[in-house]
Amino acid sequence: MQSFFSDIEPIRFSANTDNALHYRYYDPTRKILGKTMEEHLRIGVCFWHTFCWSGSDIFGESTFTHPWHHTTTDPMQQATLRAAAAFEFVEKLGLKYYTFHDRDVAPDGRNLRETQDNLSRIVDLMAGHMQRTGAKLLWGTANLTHHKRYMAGAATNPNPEIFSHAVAQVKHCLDMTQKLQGENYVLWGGREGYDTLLNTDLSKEMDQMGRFLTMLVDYKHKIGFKGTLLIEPKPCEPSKHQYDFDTATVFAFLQKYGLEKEFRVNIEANHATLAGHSFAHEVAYAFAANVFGSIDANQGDPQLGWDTDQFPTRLDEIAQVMYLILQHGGFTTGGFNLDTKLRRQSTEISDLFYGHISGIDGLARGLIIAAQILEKGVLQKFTEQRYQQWQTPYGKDILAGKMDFEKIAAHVLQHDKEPQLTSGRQEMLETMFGRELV
Ligand code: XLS
Ligand code: CA
Ligand code: CA
Repeated sequence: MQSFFSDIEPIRFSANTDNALHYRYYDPTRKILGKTMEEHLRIGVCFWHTFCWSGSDIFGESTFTHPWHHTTTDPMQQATLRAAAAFEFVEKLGLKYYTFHDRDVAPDGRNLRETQDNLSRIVDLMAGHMQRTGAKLLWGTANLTHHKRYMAGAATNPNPEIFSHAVAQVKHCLDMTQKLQGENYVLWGGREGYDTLLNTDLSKEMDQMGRFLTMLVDYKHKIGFKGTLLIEPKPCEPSKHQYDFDTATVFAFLQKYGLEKEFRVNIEANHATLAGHSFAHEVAYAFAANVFGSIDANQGDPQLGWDTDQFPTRLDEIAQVMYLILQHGGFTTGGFNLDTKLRRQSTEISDLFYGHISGIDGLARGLIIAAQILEKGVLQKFTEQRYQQWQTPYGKDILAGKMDFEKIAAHVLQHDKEPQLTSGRQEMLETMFGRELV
């Protein structure tokens, strides 16, 4: 079989290394809090940005000349080479997982039947690669944004025939994800939103999306798909306003349509910041609402206000997220997907390795730091202590519904004293957290 990365040795862990083609922190077999790093992190490589993106942007043409695209012009032949490259890459990185969109792995045909046939054929090849390399599918998803038929949305389109096209596409993509034993299935609605309210019936579009997702759930149960359904929030881009704005919005939407037990969220770091939140906020909210599922670990650039999908390297951010994940017992079916892309000046194949190694080491380092913080227990003890008064019989009675406004007001008036203020100790806690980052 053709090799695309023969110049690069399999990436291995080497403590204190200065070689940027080694992992300095990611040691898959190292045990942390009873599990290996590999089991904690469940890292995946994405097809889309890694193997499909050509380096073009809205101002300029392609800058990459990847061999899987440039040795043939036949789209199915390219798809075959791309799949071989992807699995070789995952294996070289020593990872277990990958993720894909239907259109990343197989091209559109002249009609739906041919499109589905293209995908089925490449999925058979992928199944062979998976068997050979031991790679697993973290999630599959349908691309409902690229084709012009979806310019006004897929499930939220004013035309029911386009809605139906999206149903057929997602049905087939879920079938293929099941065939590849995907552990999750993702829905990201980049065009499920609007560009202007002047032509949009927002309430109707939400009902359409509610119906679409309800039918998807029915189908999932009918075929016995074992994975988790995930919705990936993003506030905008490509639409001006996307209905899956952030985790809280998605949760409210799911509750409105009675779907909150059927879906979880796939939180992307870059989308969290686009929504005006921190990455950690989205993760904390998802745990609080019991919808935490998986993570796309790509970070944004604070000075560029769009989705730059960079490798996760900001340690304080990763460590805080990792701390939340550890506190809640870790991933179940989710993992850290690197939905990341190179800068368009990073034109060499080796750059794909440098990028992934930096992100994987970033996640590993975040895990090491978070485990240390958790083991020391300072933050946890402080936070528990901060809510201690809710453990008194009086506090418990309020939360158990044994009190009402009149009783509580009478309780205050009985003593009529100003409650004592307690320091939140933010600066001290930031010191304790920051000390672990070095
Ligand atoms: C785009 C999204 C996309 C989803 C899957 O911004 O990140 O890649 O992860 O469709
Ligand atoms: Ca993503
Ligand atoms: Ca993104």
